This record gives sequence, C-alpha cells and structure tokens, in this order.
Amino acid sequence: MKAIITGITGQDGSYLAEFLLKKNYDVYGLYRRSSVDTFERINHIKDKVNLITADLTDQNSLNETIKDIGPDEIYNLAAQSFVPVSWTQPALTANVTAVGALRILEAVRHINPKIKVYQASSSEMFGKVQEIPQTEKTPFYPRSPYGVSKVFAFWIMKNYRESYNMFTTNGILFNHESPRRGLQFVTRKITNTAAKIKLGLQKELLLGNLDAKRDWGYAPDYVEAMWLMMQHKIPEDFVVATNEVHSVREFCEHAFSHLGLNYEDYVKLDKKFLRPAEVDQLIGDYGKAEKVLGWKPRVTFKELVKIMVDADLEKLKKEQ
Ligand code: NAP
Ligand code: G4F
Repeated sequence: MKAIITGITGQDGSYLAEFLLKKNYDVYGLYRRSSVDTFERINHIKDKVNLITADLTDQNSLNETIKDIGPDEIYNLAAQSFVPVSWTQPALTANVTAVGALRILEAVRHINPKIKVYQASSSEMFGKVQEIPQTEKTPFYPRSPYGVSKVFAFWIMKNYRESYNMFTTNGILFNHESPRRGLQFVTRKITNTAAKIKLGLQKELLLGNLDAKRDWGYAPDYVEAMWLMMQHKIPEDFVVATNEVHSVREFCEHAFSHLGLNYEDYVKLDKKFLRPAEVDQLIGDYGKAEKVLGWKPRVTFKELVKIMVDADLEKLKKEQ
C-alpha cells in the first residue's frame, strides 16, 4: 500500500508515518519548502519515508506529486492549525486549511477518483457548542477563521463523496497532544514552561483563559483512528475523543504538581493570549468510532500530562 501524508513534519504527520511504516506501507510525505530544516519530528524515520516538496496552496505541485506516486490513500493533515493566527492571517488560513483540502480533492478527481482521502477535521467546528457532548450529528458553530475553514473542508469532502462517489472520510478529532506538540499550543506551553521553572530556567508562565475546557487525548492513539476510518468499507465521518473534559487550570495543576510545584505561584494572566471569540468547552462522544471501528482512547488525562512533563524535563536536562 502507498500512502501520501500531507503535513508529515507536524505532530500527527510524524506519528501517522510511524504507524503506517509498521503496517508496511510505502510512505510519501509532503512538506513545504523552508529556509530551515523542519524535520525535527521525523529525523528518526527520514531514511524510511519518501519526502517530496509540495504546498497545499499550489495546485500544480499537488497534481504532479499525486500523479507521480499513484497512492492508494491520502491523509490530508496539513493546515494552518494554530487558532490565534487564523485571526491575524485569515485569508492564508482559508487558502491552506479550507481551499487546500479542495485542491487535494480536485487532483484526486482528475487523476484517479479511486484514491481514498482522509481529512483532518476538527472539534473546533463545534465552537459555540450546540449540544453536550458533541457527536457526528451535532450542528457546527465555528468561532474562528480556522474553525470556519475546517467546516468548509469538512463539507467539501462530504460533497465530493456524494457528487463523485469518492472515498472521503472526515475524522472529527478533538484536541490531542504529545511531547511532539508545537510549543505554542497550551498543553505543551504549560509542560515545557513548568519543566523550565523546575530547572530554574524560567520564572513564570503567562497564559490567557484558564477556564477554557477541552477534551484532551494522546496523539498516537488518534492516528490509529485515522487509519481505521480509511479501512472501513464505506466512507463516513467519525468523532475521535475521550469523552472527558478538563480545564486549562486543571492541566496546570497536574503539570506543576507532578514536579512538586504549586501552579498558583507561577501562572500569571497575560491578556494578549485571550482570543476575540473563545470556544469555552469541548467534549466528544466517541461512541460511533468505538461501535463501528472498535476504537477507543488508551491514555488517560493524568497519564498524558505526566508523559508530556517527563518528556520536557528530560529534553531540557539533555540540552543543559
Ligand atoms: P501541526 O503540528 O501544526 O502540523 C501542521 C502541518 O501542516 C505541518 O507539517 C506544516 O508544515 C503543514 N503545513 C502548513 N501549511 C502548509 C502548506 N501551505 N502546505 C503544506 N503543508 C503545510 O498540526 P497537527 O497537530 O499535527 O494537526 C494535524 C492536522 O489535524 C491539522 O490539519 C490540524 O488542523 C488538525 N487537527 C489537529 C488537532 C490537534 O489537536 N492536534 C485536532 C483536530 C484537528 P511545517 O512543519 O512546515 O509548518
Ligand atoms: O492549545 P490551544 O491553542 O488549542 P485549540 O485552540 O483548542 O486548538 C487546537 O485543537 C483543535 C481541536 O479542537 C485543533 F483543531 C487545532 O488545530 C489545535 O490543535 O488552546 C486551547 C485552549 C483555548 O481555549 C485557549 O484560549 O487554551 C486556552 N489558552 C489559555 N492560555 C491558551 C493559552 N492557548 C494557547 N495556545 N496559549 C495560551 O497562552
């Protein structure tokens, strides 16, 4: 089996590449050209995957790559994925995160409509939630240009499924984290800074809304769900979550206390991290994924915090 992963240099791309290699896939990773090396997360598997430069904003590079490789499956994980930047760069976010997904579909439709496409859809589409917990049937109410872009990508996948009989599947993934999470996202920002404070490298942690609540899972568990969706006989959409909710404050409490510290002594509010519109609470019901795909999360919230704090502490000690 041949699979293309867009966004292979990202958190999920790196775990999915490892997962598919274990299943004996030929893995082709698309990455965008950069003046610096962006392979930190995949250096350990670089000689086992095929890396090709292409950009989701450039139709021709996608067409040529898909034509040359002739994949069985495409996992579209690339996106401008950081919610705050979607307000400062809304047009870029729409171009990459929304229209980028359409460009993949157009390439597949013209080259070989039998290629299966996975779309990295997001719980951010639920935004101002219309139902608790959120399921595949909950109406969307996105609260950022990122969320709106993901809603477009979700519907265009569904539209091509119904219009052209293509195999397109949306994984509606709730927040999932790991030691490979980008440093700007709140979980990694907390674990990395807490570890720095423990080692005396930093004095405080500046955060925005501590009361926001998320359904946080472990990224390696979630890439397995992506693959299972692609092996399912019919293309459908699935919520992937833990069905547990915790606040940013609770995440801080656990992370600092794992290091023997009290978060209240170090965490300070910085208004620049507040958002123009907030998603207050997300919690996903993964019942359909469990019933149809036999998938369920393995790593608990407390284990996740511990894994991330320990990894950051270890990394910083090595750097010292
Ligand atoms: P990530 O770490 O931010 O990775 C995003 C990837 O997209 C990176 O490889 C990035 O390349 C690439 N990319 C950005 N713009 C591109 C462009 N114009 N052309 C080609 N590639 C481009 O994100 P992630 O956490 O792995 O998430 C993977 C996907 O799942 C994203 O679509 C995200 O929106 C979605 N999602 C994530 C979560 C979550 O909690 N992690 C939940 C739901 C949905 P560089 O390395 O060069 O920046
Ligand atoms: O970690 P976050 O930046 O993730 P967010 O906005 O939930 O988005 C992530 O999950 C989505 C799935 O629901 C993905 F689609 C998306 O690509 C991304 O991976 O923020 C989480 C919460 C927010 O409510 C935010 O307001 O943490 C709050 N927060 C509080 N202080 C902060 C901070 N977030 C960040 N990034 N930085 C802070 O200082």
